[in-house]
Amino acid sequence: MRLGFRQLTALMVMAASAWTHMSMISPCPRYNSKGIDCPALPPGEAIDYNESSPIASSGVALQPFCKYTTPWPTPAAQWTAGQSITINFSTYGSEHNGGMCEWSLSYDGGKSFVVINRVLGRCFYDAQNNYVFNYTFTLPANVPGSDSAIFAWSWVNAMGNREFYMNCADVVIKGTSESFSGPQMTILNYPGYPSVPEFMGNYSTGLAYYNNAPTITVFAKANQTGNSTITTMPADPPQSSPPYTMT
Ligand SMILES: [Cu+2]
Repeated sequence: MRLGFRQLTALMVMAASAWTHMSMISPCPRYNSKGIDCPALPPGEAIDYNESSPIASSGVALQPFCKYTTPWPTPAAQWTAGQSITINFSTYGSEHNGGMCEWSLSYDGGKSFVVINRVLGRCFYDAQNNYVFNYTFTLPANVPGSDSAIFAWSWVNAMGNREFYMNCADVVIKGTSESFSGPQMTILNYPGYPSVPEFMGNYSTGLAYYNNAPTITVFAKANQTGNSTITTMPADPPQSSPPYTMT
């Protein structure tokens, strides 16, 4: 069958919506086509029009952690430790009945990520089942300063193909603390990491991985003497963790 322009356009829209999941849009993740106040692309990189796609799906890695490994040449946001930050998400996406969201920081170029906020269970929904596309929380007062920190959102979806999402925005943080300790970012449904099934209404599916995440300490780059280290094992509750939301 020959397809006219209109049918082709309809097919392309269907194909595009099949790729529509969820994306952070502010701070602008690397190369995101829908991002707000995005920096200029690094040389040789292209705009990501599949910005809401997962980095792993059905046991297959589609993209590396952060989606892209080359940082924005200039920061997507400038924050001060202790300030309130608002994180915005695409409103055109598919929320997959929620799932586990984490927001994390890396001070070593993406080798290790320490969690600064979590919404576990029904991320993207409130208690009344309304959509939530904006999360506001406090950047902990004791996160170190850095000219090249990475702020990451990661998500394990509750419903649908087993996926792992991760968007990264390069940010400047002003702060005087030399180190920060918190849970290590949990990675699930990515090759080489544990998998969790569809939640099927059980919103504590996989919760043990989050509760048992080892505590890691990250260091301000200038003071860094090595890679971020795991300082305590899972049995110890994180000492400097923010309050977490279980929705
Ligand atoms: Cu999806």
